[in-house]
Amino acid sequence: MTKVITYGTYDLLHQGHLNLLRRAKELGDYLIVGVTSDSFDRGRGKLNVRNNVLERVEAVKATGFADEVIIEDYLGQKIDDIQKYDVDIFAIGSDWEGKFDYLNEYCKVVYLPRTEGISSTMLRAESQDVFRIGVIGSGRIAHRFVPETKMVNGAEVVAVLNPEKEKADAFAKMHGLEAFTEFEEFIQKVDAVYIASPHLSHYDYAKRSLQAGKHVLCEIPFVMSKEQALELYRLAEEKNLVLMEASKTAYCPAFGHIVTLVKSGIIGDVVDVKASLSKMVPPPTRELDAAQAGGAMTEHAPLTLMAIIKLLGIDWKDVNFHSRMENGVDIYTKGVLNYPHATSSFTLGIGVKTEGNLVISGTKGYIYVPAPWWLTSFFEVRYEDQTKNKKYFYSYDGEGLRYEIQEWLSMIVNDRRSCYKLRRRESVAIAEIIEKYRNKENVTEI
Ligand code: C2G
Repeated sequence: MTKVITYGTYDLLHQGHLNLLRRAKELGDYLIVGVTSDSFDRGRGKLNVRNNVLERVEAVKATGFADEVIIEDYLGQKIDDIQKYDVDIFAIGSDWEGKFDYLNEYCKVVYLPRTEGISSTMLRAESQDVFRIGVIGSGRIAHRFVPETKMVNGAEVVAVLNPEKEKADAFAKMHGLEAFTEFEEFIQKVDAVYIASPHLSHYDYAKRSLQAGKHVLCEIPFVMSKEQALELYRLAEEKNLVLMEASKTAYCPAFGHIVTLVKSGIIGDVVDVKASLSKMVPPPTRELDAAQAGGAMTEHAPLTLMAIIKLLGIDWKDVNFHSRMENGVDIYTKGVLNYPHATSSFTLGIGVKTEGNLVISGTKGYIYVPAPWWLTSFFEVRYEDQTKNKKYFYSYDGEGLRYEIQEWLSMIVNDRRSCYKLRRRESVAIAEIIEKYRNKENVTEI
């Protein structure tokens, strides 16, 4: 019996896939089809897959060509599978010509003709309009955002708004966009808006964009009060629009896995979360300007509070802060946020250096995420018995903004208002704690 194996994503299964599977089957007597898992595809940069793994497996089964369907979940699995299933022929489309020659050591490699004129990418593009994104603000993060959108299907940044003409023009020139200085003109040219303007302008821009019927992705700190956050989410709901806080770590694969591991109980009950984040900033810069809501708390609390709230929830009971101030801004803040059955703390610096780790302690063990934990690519689960320790590695691609952009677009396309990676109520809770700090509630200067 000749055994054949082939692999693919098989998203929006089409005639090209059918031809490939038929030809692969014709090469032998028994066809094994490896369907990529969602996380494997994300890991190899395929961020736009529409059907989830179960739907894709069902679609492959329904073709009737596969005698067996398996899941491909890791790099190097092809070699394992070929040996495990005693495969004679590895077949793949000619778009991969030469790429799998290394498998010749284990079995025969056949490149089958690819069907021209059809692809999942084309189908995805046809089934969805390209969202014209406008960027408000033209600072550092906005510069990083534009190239990241190129990694996400269906997203295209077309315009930038900055009331200062030279800045808008320079940004537009650099990224090939249209420049605007007036909000009313800008907003008509776009379907969705990414707000990366100075902190204190977020609320106003978000409100005006939603009122104009545009979806919004807003940089952190989202807004400065609970009321503002609630009002904006209500407005988005009313207008049937997606409003999302751009808390990039919340959407990255490794951080998501930490949350699910903790919820599944691998470290027992969580009793303490410690998150630290510091970035030293030399003056003059808006981070050190009180008039622009600078300070360690507004800069870094959104990500650290996101982590704590994702792990311990929104039902905290009290919070207090200790700050070192300089020229009216906190260059260092330590906060303690207590829960009925757990405690947490965050240390944030823009003029004081902290270690930048995240440590989650539970009744069975702890998770250690080394600095910079907010760009999570590695973490370790540790126990009293060190032989049980386990290390986890992930890729954190590019600037990491592609994950939040993908989620934002997916919410828009699939008509979802809320995302489990960062719930609206969690975003509101973050705004509330920042508001308490700015109102000087339980703040001690040191
Ligand atoms: N294919 C084809 N003609 C098309 C489109 C795809 O023959 N018009 C083939 C591909 O060459 C591949 C299979 O269909 O052999 C599945 O294609 P995809 O779903 O795009 O998966 P791919 O990313 O090619 O998976 O481990 C995964 C594999 O290495 C490749």
